[in-house]
Amino acid sequence: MEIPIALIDALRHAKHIAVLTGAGVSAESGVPTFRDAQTGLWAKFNPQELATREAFARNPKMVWEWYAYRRELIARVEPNAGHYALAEMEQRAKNFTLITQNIDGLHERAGSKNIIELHGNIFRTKCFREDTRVSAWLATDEIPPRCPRCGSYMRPDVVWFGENLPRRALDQALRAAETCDVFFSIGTSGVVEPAASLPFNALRSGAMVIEVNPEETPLSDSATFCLRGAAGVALTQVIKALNSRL
Ligand code: BV8
Repeated sequence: MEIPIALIDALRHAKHIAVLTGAGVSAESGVPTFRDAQTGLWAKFNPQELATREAFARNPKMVWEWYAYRRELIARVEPNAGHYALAEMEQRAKNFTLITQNIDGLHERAGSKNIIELHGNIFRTKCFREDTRVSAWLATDEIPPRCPRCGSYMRPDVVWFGENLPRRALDQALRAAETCDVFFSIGTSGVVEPAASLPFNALRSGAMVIEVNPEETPLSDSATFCLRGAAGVALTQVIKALNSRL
């Protein structure tokens, strides 16, 4: 894949690089994206219906088991070349902000440091009623387990549809999009708000915006560059081109 020289030069001179990732960056690790038909047991459910407070209130056991199934799947996979390329890009950058919609923790496992988890983390758990994190609880065979403090059901510490994003995370992500020189939008269909607006905020603030995605998205026509391919391939090529233009 050809990486434009102007892109590499912008990266080399950038004071602040910001990156937004979506499920596509974990696809090469074997984690199904939202747009893929849900595999196996969950093929008949729509994530937008399952990832909501209403679904949990209606059927806490089913929603808890959906997340337990995804946790087990994610715990068995490894970060891929795309995750590692982003960790390397951060090492080389003066200032680097990684904003992720993903809840799989793979960026951290690949060595990325300055990570903003817009939608939480599937490996963290919180009390459904108190909305505060719970790090340990007595193992029981009740599903979902109950909060050791108040006895309410526990839930994954992720942002469901219809729920506000963590205020601090969203503010930091907005600030990064508005102050960076280069903004990557990688592996996201650009449908879910407010994350989907971040690349447009960056464009409006004068940043170079690069889309990395094998398919077109609502951002494609506005992006400065589109790298039409898999994140693992494209980002590895970007790092290679950076190294060759030392
Ligand atoms: C909010 C965590 C304020 C949970 C997620 C009506 C009522 C209520 C809300 C709304 C409404 N209408 C609109 C909204 C706002 C709503 C929204 O945006 N809805 C959409 C569907 C229109 N947003 C919200 O509710 C947010 N909160 O707005 O609060 C509010 C409050 C009340 C009322 C109104 C507003 C909260 C959104 C967060 C939801 N939680 N995840 C969980 O994971 O279970 S979202 C989840 O889906 C992901 O985190 C991610 O954000 C999204 C999936 O998108 P992608 O990551 O882009 O993945 P996708 O599969 O779509 O695409 C993959 C892409 O990768 C593709 O383009 C593909 O081509 C590409 N790809 C594939 N392989 C590769 C690749 N790319 C590169 N390399 C590859 N190898």
